[in-house]
Amino acid sequence: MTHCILLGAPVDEGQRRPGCLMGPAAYRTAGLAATLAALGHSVEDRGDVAPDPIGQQSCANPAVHHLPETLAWTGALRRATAAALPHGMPIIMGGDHSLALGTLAGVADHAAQAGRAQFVIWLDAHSDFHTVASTTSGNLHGTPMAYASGLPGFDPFPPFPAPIPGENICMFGIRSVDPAEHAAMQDTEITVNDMRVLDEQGVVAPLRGFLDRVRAADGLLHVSLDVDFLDPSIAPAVGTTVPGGTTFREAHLVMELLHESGLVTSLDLVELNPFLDERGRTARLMVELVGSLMGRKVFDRPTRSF
Ligand code: 6HN
Ligand code: MN
Ligand code: MN
Ligand code: MN
Repeated sequence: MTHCILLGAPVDEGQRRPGCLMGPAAYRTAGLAATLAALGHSVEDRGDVAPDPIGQQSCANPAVHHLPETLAWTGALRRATAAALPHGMPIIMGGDHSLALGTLAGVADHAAQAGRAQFVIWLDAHSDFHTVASTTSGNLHGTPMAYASGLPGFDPFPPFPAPIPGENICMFGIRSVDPAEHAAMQDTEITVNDMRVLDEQGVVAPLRGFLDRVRAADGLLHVSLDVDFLDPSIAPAVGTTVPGGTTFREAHLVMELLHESGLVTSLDLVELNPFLDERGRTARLMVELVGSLMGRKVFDRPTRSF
């Protein structure tokens, strides 16, 4: 059984559609804690993380918005994640994906402390491989994977503690990559399982291969689950919908395999925008997926309407 540490991260500044700040409340309302407890886990809700004081930093890219706010969240979430990891499995309830600038750095701090390698599974329609310098939308939720990879172009962010080697990063569900991201990713060893790969091979073989590597290295495995990993027809409550996402069954299978592996040590739930939801269906689906990740078998689930 796992000690689950819920951390609310009502981060809304990494993109332009207000509403992700309601994410933590929606996960609580949808019964995330009760779902985990029913599976036999202990649950500690540490409430919402408060951002650090907001400074006056700026950068050379005029498109970037809410830079000081994002730096303030990054510092606070880095510390909250690193502080939780020795005691259990942090589950960060976002909040837009810019929160991963902080959570990935916090995992890196803990990994250095524990002398273990850091691995990441990125479940997303997007690669989020822009830098502060390269982003054209200016939305910093599109940057955390490049930050964690140690790319230049992140002034005035603190350098990422121990950049994650590309071999330790695996992306699933990818179907929207901007030209600058594409160019930057050419120079990396990141495994990109885009939708074409999932269509041809399914999720099992690509995921098992990566999990075997995590196990062999006794690594820490951080999972970052963006709502838009899922097809918008089943998960409409996200600002950046991209058609052709994973199905209900594919997503559950990913979660079940992750559970079976016993390797996951921290989890981000990001980009839920409850203001765009339909009677809570996306929030409930995300909670269901966490249930599968934490040990519930689909076979045991009561019938649901979504
Ligand atoms: N996400 N590549 C686009 C941009 O604006 O940079 C989309 C980013 C989406 C961010 O998935 O969290
Ligand atoms: Mn959320
Ligand atoms: Mn994302
Ligand atoms: Mn996305």
